[in-house]
Amino acid sequence: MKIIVLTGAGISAESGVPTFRDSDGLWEGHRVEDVATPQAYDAQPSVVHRFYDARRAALAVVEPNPAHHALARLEEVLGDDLLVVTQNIDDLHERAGSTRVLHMHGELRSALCRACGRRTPWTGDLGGLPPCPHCGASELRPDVVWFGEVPYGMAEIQDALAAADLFVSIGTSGAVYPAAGFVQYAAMHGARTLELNLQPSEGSHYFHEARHGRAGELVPAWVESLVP
Ligand code: BV8
Repeated sequence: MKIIVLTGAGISAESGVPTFRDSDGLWEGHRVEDVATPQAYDAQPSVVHRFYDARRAALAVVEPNPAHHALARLEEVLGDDLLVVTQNIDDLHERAGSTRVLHMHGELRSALCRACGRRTPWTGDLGGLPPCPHCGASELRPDVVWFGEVPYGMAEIQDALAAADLFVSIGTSGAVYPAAGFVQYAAMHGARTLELNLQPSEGSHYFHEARHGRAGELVPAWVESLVP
């Protein structure tokens, strides 16, 4: 059975990574357009760097939770028949042991050079405008996909959605496209669709089945039901 899992901030909430839209969400105090658009970066690079440098540093004090570990276990059994597409820019899926992870919105622990276009693994701050290790230009930006930018891996994602037998969405509000449209695309190609979320998402009505609760409980139980 070919399975594609889409994850959002909700799967990392129990690890202590703030979500976007919940009360104390990430956007609180920051207008999205002030920190997550290329225009914001051109206008106020230091504000944008402070926002992402703080989130990158915070990765050092969080750990994967049972939902991340359950998906890593599922990959051990399904291998290439499982793909995790995440909107998250944290590295908790990989730290739990998942290897088949596609970060469609980029990664905090990566820097993108605007001069040579190369991506470099990065754990420290970028606010100090360090030189690009490849071309030496001080043009390193956070390697995240901002609003108005094209997500990573769209061709691979569309192929995987079209070939999927089961599409599962975990911990996402379904508020941002193109990710919010994946459920309809997968269903259109014959996949069964399941939502695992704390509360109904904006696209909940598109799913064949929805289970509401905390990912840390729902995901291990779902994986247990698939691979006892
Ligand atoms: C693009 C990286 C062209 C940065 C992010 C169609 C209609 C309308 C608008 C558009 C459209 N198409 C495009 C747009 C514009 C825009 C968009 O969607 N705007 C919205 C606001 C309407 N989209 C874009 O600009 C995208 N680019 O379209 O390019 C294109 C498209 C296709 C092909 C070629 C070209 C780029 C969007 C990417 C922006 N970058 N993040 C950063 O992280 O700082 S988006 C960011 O917000 C996240 O990555 C995520 O994608 C999104 C939503 O967040 P969630 O992860 O869902 O988190 P949220 O807090 O919202 O929800 C958490 C959920 O978890 C809640 O439901 C909650 O109940 C639940 N939860 C909480 N705790 C738990 C839990 N569930 C379980 N257990 C718990 N414990």
